[in-house]
Amino acid sequence: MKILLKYILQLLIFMGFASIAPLGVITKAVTKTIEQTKRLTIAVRSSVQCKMCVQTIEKRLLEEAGVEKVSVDLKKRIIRVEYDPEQTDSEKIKLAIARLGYDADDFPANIQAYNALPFCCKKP
Ligand SMILES: [Cu+2]
Repeated sequence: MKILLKYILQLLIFMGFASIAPLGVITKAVTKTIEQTKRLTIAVRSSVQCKMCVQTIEKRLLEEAGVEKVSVDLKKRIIRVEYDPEQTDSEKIKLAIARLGYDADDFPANIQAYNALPFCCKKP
């Protein structure tokens, strides 16, 4: 019986350590992850016309490497993109928008892609 108690006591002590020790490790890991995933945001003036444009841009831009979040302000015709600067940059993102057939700041829409857009997405 004494041996069993000793064993249980050791187990409890071990569990106490086990629950404290990884917490420090986890905290460090989380801090490191937050530091590593610094994001930047750009706002791009674009030629979005309708909700279909918004859907296309949001869906397709998210397929680009390093693009983390996309939101389109249809009224202001602004595309906000959150990205990982280690994987992409603002120029690549604007080129990706242009390739979809939309103007992106100084980058004009790719003509072929623009011509292939549905009528509602064309500039008035
Ligand atoms: Cu549209």
